[in-house]
Amino acid sequence: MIYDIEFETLPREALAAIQLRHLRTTLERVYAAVPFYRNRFQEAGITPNDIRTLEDFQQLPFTTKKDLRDNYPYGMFAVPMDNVVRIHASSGTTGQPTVVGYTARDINTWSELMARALTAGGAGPKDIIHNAYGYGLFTGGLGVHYGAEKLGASVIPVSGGNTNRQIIIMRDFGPTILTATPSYALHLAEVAEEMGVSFENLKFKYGVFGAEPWSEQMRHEIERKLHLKAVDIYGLSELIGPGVAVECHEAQNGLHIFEDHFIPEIIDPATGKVLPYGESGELVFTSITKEAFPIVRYRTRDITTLNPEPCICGRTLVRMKKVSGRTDDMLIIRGVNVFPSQIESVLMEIEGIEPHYQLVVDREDNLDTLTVLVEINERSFSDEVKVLQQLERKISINIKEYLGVSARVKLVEPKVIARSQGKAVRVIDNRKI
Ligand code: DLL
Repeated sequence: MIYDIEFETLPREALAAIQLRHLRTTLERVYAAVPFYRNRFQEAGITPNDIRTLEDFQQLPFTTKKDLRDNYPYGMFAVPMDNVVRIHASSGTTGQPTVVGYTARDINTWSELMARALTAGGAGPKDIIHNAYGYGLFTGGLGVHYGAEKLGASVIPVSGGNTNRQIIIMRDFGPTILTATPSYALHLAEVAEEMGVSFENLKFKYGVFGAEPWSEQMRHEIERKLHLKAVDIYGLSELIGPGVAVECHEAQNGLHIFEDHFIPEIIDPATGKVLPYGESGELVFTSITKEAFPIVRYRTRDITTLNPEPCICGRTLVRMKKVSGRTDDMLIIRGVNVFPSQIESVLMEIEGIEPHYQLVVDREDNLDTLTVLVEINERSFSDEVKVLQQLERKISINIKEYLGVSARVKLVEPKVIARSQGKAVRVIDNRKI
């Protein structure tokens, strides 16, 4: 099913025409209303009038997380506070949070986008949606909530946490769609098992998971343990929240970007040069329909590839590959670039371990060391020490072989690695650089 058949299946030339029109309006608005953009454009010697084609647009300067911090909290808003009806913020790992605002129309746009996204993920008006994304400043909970209501589905606003109670609700209320971070979805499976509740007996058909990177192998693990079809949803607060891109459940192969609202580009993170379709690089986005907080050429730091091929679902929207990592998540271990997602892929190929892991980076005698903590499953837990040592060695060899980096592997008992109710913490970097 397609929620907005007109805008999700436009011929690409028609889509480009709409994009250009919205883009020009947005540029005029930010130039007039946001001193930051006016100054940036003037420094670059550009006025909105100079942008006549989608190619011209590549001359505009980028916006970065630092720019948002420098304009904390409301400096990037393009409307007076009277018109702002909602504020969200993303915590970020360091420093100030990013604060974003919405007008009533923005909330409506977001709800529409989320209704589209949930439909692509397999939901419809008859579904009951168990929404375990956190409610609050984080955009996940309320974003899904409004979209579910717009769709006409029934939403259970359970939020994150109190996992035992969530299992009871799942058993008694009969939800058919689960929305959560993928790491929390796995935790739900674990707690259900402890409580003697089998997902096989629950009513879930689809899960719409996102807000953090997860590998293809992790998808298989989730589908197996939760007995549902798992689709990936992507978004970020700076653009709107969840509902920027989503996989269709038919193909589960790349996330359709809602290009009638957001223009994606892929750039080389080192040079800023725009790369052609198919090449991997940093995702850059411009929002073209937002009122309160429009953003121009925002560097997301997320790494992916764009694919314009038509999809079996009928959508003509370009697809982004599953995010493979972030430019700022990339660990450089003795000169080798390592993404947590690559380690995850290696781990998931190995029998006897759980998809719960943490990477600890230290610096000893001026040398970086990488320790990979991995949980073993209950079955391996009873194995002899010798067998476990062999398992550690095997993981270490595979990491070396696939990534070219030496890692110390430490198997830990089941349930030792802290579970998160939202985004999982995968990396602990103890290096003081
Ligand atoms: O995480 C919005 C969201 C909520 C998306 C619920 C999906 C579901 P932020 O907290 O601002 O917004 O974090 C945005 O999270 O730049 C990515 O690095 C990461 N991220 C979000 N979705 C995915 C995904 C929400 N599907 C940042 N795969 C983004 C990989 C993701 N990373």
